[in-house]
Amino acid sequence: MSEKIFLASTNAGKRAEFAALLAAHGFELGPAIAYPEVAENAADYLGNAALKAEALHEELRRRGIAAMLFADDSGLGIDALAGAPGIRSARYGGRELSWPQRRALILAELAEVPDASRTATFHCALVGIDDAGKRYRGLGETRGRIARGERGEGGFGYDPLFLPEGESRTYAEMSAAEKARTSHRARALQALVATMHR
Ligand code: ITT
Repeated sequence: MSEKIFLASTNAGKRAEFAALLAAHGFELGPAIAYPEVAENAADYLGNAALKAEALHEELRRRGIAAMLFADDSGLGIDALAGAPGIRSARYGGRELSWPQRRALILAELAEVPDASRTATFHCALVGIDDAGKRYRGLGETRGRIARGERGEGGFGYDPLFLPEGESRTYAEMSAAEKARTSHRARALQALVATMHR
């Protein structure tokens, strides 16, 4: 049986990606465990991932579950918006916006920006804590561009806007396996797993 890894995330899109990414590394995604909400107020992705990881670690201990866990903090930095939405990616424009509204806001803000200047980077910071309390981390980045309009039905969040470098399709137009070939999340997991085997 493969080792179960718990994930400190309530984001269904992330959870679905992790299920497949973890399986490729010989792990299995554990069931969602509710943990007290944390204010994601750290200065960077890694800091926010650590806050979520510690909160779930505490909850697992409280329940007497000894297992490895990961926490993911991620976001999109758009060069023409001085790196926004960045660590505020989940709530850019206000928490009350729907994802189509949030993507429309970004497209409106970039309306006058020519193709060559629509560059952006997806970031992912992962923090892991194993059953013995050892901490791990992994960072991943993917460069790309913001499309002129929404394209595709797959993925989640900003995927319909993001064209990874060298690609003419957005992440939302790709299968999960195709996205995993270049994604910031796959890269961060690869980096974290590499440190587990040292
Ligand atoms: P958790 O904290 O519970 O994991 P969250 O959605 O609040 O859920 P973040 O704080 O990490 O997660 O916010 C990152 C946001 O950036 C997230 O809501 C996504 O919409 C977006 N994002 C991150 N990775 C993405 C990806 O691979 N594709 C599209 N959008 C992504």
